Amino acid sequence: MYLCLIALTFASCAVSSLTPKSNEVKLKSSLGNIQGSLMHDIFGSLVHDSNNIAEGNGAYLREQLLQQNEHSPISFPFKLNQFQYPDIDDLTDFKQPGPLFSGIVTFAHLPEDECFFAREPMDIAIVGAPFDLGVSYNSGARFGPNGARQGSRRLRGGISPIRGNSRSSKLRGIDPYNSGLKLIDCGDVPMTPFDSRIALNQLYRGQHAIHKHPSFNSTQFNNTRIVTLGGDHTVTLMNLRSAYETFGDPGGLAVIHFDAHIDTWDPKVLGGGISDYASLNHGTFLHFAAEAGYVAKNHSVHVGIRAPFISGTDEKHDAVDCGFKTFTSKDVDLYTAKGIAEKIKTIVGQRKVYLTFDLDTFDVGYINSGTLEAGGLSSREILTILDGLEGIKLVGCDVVEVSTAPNTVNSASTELLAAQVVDSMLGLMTVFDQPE
Ligand SMILES: [Mn+2]
Repeated sequence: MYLCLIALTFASCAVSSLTPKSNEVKLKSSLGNIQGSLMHDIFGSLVHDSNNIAEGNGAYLREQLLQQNEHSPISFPFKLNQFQYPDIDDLTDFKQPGPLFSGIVTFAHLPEDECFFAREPMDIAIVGAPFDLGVSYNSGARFGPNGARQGSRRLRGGISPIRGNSRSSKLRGIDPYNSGLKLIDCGDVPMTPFDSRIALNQLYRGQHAIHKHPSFNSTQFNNTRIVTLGGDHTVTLMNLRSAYETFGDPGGLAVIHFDAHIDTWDPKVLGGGISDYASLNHGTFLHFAAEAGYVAKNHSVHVGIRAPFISGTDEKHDAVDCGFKTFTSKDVDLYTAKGIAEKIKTIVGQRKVYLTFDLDTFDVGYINSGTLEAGGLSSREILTILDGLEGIKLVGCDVVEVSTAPNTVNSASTELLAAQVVDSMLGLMTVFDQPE
């Protein structure tokens, strides 16, 4: 009975609010006569086709509504909230920065430009390397570049309360997107998915084309530096090659390699047993990079290692032939994240640095990647280590093995963490290259 009373009361209200009043202005719309309805009281002319309103504009309509002195008890409060919408052809608010989830997706909403053909000056270029033909286990990193861009939508400048590891850190005051350096998203290198030899050569030429751009406002470099969005880890060989040819010292670049795997595996064992063509892949590229002289031996370092070795000679080959020091994932417990960063800085010294970050450095619980391993680092540990590298001379970076194929588990966090690593890289690239 009580419910019936409520229902009746509401029905009478609804009828009352739908019933036109004799003194009301006659308004017509494509939706019919809706003036006086609760929806109209709340949204006003939003639900009208203003071209069909016989008299007046939004302000006139509002005035008329406020002048009504017979209100239904439900709709009355909303009548006071009526406001005038912009003219249908007025799009001035579209020119202002939109919501972070709107717009065509570039990394951190950076401007995009034609980088492979034009020679416009710029300081830091973002470029994608959509490639996963070198993967030994779980493919999908060809979707990584745009995954990282999707994950970067909430990055658009501003000071972060956790950038830098102390309040006195110079990094704490850095906004890499508004530092005076010119950052551009160059889109992706068009890498064929059918032949890794052609694809990697395309990447090399794409990197070379971007590196040839003069810098715009840099205090340290004459050429554009690149942050590459991968792509499986094979792409780093081409990124590193072009960075070495552009910025390198005769002894090679100090390479800081975040990874669960050493990636200097013997090519004869990993892939090379099948064909020479197969010997270059995401587990052997650092062997080839060291062999080519791109890697500064004994001044390069792995961070986050935990995958088992394949053969008994791997550890010696990695340390002696390829020249890498190693910090395992458990070394982070032993030395702390800040302590690891200090040790890395001692190893690379004043040399120019290339930083390559395999997403599998993160623990398996956070991400999807080419070859997942248990016992990885937390996102906070990684951000602390990266920021602890403040002051290194970073000439190039990449984030790789960002496996965000359709329907991938952990896709959203994989995208977000890849973007966050790039954000940290941009902080490091910016902090020692501050235009006045
Ligand atoms: Mn790797």
